[in-house]
Amino acid sequence: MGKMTGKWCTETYRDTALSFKIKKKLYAKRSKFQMVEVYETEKHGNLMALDGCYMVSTAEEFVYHDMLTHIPMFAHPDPKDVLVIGGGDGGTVREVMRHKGVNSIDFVEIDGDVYTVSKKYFPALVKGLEQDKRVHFKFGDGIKFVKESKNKYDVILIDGTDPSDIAGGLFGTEFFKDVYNALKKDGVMCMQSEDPWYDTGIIKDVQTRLRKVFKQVHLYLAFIPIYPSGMWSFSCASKKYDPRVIRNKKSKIEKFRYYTPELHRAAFALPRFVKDGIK
Ligand code: SPD
Repeated sequence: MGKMTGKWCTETYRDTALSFKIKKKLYAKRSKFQMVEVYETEKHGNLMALDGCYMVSTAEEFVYHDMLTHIPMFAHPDPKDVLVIGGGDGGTVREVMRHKGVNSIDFVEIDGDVYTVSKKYFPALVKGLEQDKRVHFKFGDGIKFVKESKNKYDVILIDGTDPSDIAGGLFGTEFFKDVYNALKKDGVMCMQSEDPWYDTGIIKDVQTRLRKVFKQVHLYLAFIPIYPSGMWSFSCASKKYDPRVIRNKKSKIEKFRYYTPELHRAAFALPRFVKDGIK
């Protein structure tokens, strides 16, 4: 067992504390919406926390961004118009950009400071975003933006923070109805939906609310070491297609670091306690 010598950063979440050994704190400033911090860690690269909760690390970001993006993007046969709500670090948009058939990516992040900080400390996440003419930056309220969009998108990705003051609305029935209306008639949506160990109740609520609105609703999992418990869930809902099936034959992407077609199917196979917890 190692001793906790040197400097550490810590996220406390419910009854758990998760610490990483750091070289130094690189950034700490309150934006208009939240406390934004960046640490240089020993083993995980740079690590961003918002209001004390870890969001993204250089070393592990590929897991979250592959899984939030490519499952819905491969479930839809031909995604052309995509909306990303949140995801201010840029990683989700970067992954959508890899699908060459996409014509347009609307990127709506409420906190412009998160993008600015990501540009400085996570350059790989924002690589090419400003040069890609398909990406439309729209800094502002994603909830309002969705309400005003009708029948416009093939895929909507919701890369929010935990359901606190700033992101709580992204987990509600009214928002899900607006997402449904913003999608085209065969559209697919996907959102991060928290952790099955600590937040089964949140996942259950999200799934129940989505089922009231969408024909197809499914949960899948990925393993992300910077979130307490490491087990993370995504909720994918669709007007028509079963998201467990790969339909997109147009996107030829050479190499992912986490996503594979086998994993696409396997990620939906849930442990019994998760199945029971979300019933
Ligand atoms: N508790 C952590 C929730 C993380 C959700 N968003 C991560 C942002 C990565 N783009």
